[in-house]
Amino acid sequence: MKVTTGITQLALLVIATLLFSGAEITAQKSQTSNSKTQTKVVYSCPMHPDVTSTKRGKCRKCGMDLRRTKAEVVDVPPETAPVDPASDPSIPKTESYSFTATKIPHARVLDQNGKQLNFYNDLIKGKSVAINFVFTSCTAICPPLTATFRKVQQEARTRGLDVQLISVSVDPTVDTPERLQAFAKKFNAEPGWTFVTGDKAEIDSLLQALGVAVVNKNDHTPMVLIGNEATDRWTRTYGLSSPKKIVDLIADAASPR
Ligand SMILES: [Cu+2]
Repeated sequence: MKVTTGITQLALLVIATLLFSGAEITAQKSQTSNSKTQTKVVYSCPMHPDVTSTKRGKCRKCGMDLRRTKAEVVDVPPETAPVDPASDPSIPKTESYSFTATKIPHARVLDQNGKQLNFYNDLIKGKSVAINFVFTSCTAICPPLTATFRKVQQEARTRGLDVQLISVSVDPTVDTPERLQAFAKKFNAEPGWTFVTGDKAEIDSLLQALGVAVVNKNDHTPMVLIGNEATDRWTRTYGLSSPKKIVDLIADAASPR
């Protein structure tokens, strides 16, 4: 009997210790949140590592979903709320982009008519281009991105500016030429606007070369890559910028430095 009582007491002691240490951890936690040093989770943009936030959200430069990168210990006064990037007017939405046409591969792709093209020779060489990245089953940003491109096409024509618009599918296994053609029709795309799909490996390497590789198609960038092969001037801007602004950037890229 005595041995049994001893074991029971030991068990109770262990339970009590566990409970107590649990309470202690809780106390430490609440203390930490009042002090100036705290551990915070950092989210950052896969395309713009300099864009970080303590909260989930979108990149202020390109709109991509921020991803959890690390927890770091930082000095944060407890009452200070993080600055909302959207309200910071000093952050430009357009950036000159150190990019060169020689990075663009001669990828074998298909257009919305099922015609095989050499991405560089047929769509880039000697042209002003604006390239966006979409997939036809996207219900989020692709419809407004595509509607913006439609307006860019109209605005460019009004201004007599020759531009090749390119929409590259980030979902090439689903986006067959037929699907792209239906998508193009839906948005009244006119000649001079090519929708690109193809072999997944080929498209993946193309996306990689253009600096917009995605693991998950839903994370694709709302960025538009604008440039001119002859001047080799390149810019990236937010794909939902005003059509007028996008056309201005296309014109800038085409003008000699
Ligand atoms: Cu999308």
